Amino acid sequence: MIVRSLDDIVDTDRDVRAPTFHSRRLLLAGDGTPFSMHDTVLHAGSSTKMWYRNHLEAVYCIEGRGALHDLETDEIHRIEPGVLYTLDGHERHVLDADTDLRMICVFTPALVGDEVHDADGTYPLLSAAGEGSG
Ligand code: 9YT
Repeated sequence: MIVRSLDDIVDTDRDVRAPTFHSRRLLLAGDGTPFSMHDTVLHAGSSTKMWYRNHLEAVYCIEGRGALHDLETDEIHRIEPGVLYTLDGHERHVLDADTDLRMICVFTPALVGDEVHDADGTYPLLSAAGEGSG
């Protein structure tokens, strides 16, 4: 069993900062789980373009307001507390944060720890042992 608090993560190397968000990585591959779980805050007024080619992600909003633009279908979805979306088709998307937007994110395969988006908004596929595969 792993018991961990957000307070244990903040300002550690599990608190990964990007230009438009910070991602507090509560569970990572090194913890032995086949998924990672993040408590992520997207900054008010930001827009983040993403394309998770190597992972499936489920996202559950717990605070804030925003909009999700599905770039595959051109649909726009309101994001507010209680709304879930999952990128089960590796959809390209843009997330606009009207306010600070706090999201619980689950990735499979699990992120290793310090992944940051490349120019396409993609995370590389890394293993906990340290070998990258794309
Ligand atoms: C909601 C979302 O996908 N934000 C981008 C950051 C990512 N989910 C992460 O690393 O926590």
